[in-house]
Amino acid sequence: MMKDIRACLRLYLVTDPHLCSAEGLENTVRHAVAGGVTMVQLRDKQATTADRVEMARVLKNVLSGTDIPLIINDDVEAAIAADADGAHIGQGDMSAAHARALLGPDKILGLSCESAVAVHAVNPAIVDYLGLGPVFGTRTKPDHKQPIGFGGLAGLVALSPLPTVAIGGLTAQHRDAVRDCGADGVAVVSAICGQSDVTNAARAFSEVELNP
Ligand code: TZP
Ligand code: MG
Repeated sequence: MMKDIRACLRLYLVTDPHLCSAEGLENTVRHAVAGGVTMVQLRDKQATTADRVEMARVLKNVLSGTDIPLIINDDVEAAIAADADGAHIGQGDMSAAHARALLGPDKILGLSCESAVAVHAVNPAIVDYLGLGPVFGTRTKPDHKQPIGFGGLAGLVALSPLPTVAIGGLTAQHRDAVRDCGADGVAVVSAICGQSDVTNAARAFSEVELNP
């Protein structure tokens, strides 16, 4: 039984192939799970669909026995082939309607929104959650849009008809500010992936959660 999506968004690990390379993808996710991540997205822009299916199978094994969903970035076909829990798409990817039609009603579908126009355009009947940002500039995604800051984040959260997760340059120190903006959680790449102690890096986010 899938947990409530808002609870899953609380600490959302997004993987990066380069930042995870020292420890390896599988061990990075395993250690991050030990540190309390609540959702995992496989994000590898260079991989093929076949590669993503293979990686997703490995990660499903790591996550088996937990209720942590596995989401595949920008590859609905891989999400379906691997029977992942869902897919996450951006504004430049296939439409949300198309993704939902392929995924069927039961999989999770996330959508990145960087502007009020994009949030207004969301159909809450077909999307499950929104990724909002980038809050800050980040080297993890060199082609990111203009950062929106906490003010921009709060504005987009207020417009959102769906649960939200903030992304972009976020560390454990930002957790309370993100919550004050009304977002349900933080999505994190470099503050967890590639850290010398991945478990402790993930745990740092829970430790600042004083009122879960
Ligand atoms: N989308 C917007 S910013 C970003 C993505 C995938 C990367 C976030 O990486 P980091 O290292 O947590 O700043
Ligand atoms: Mg994308």
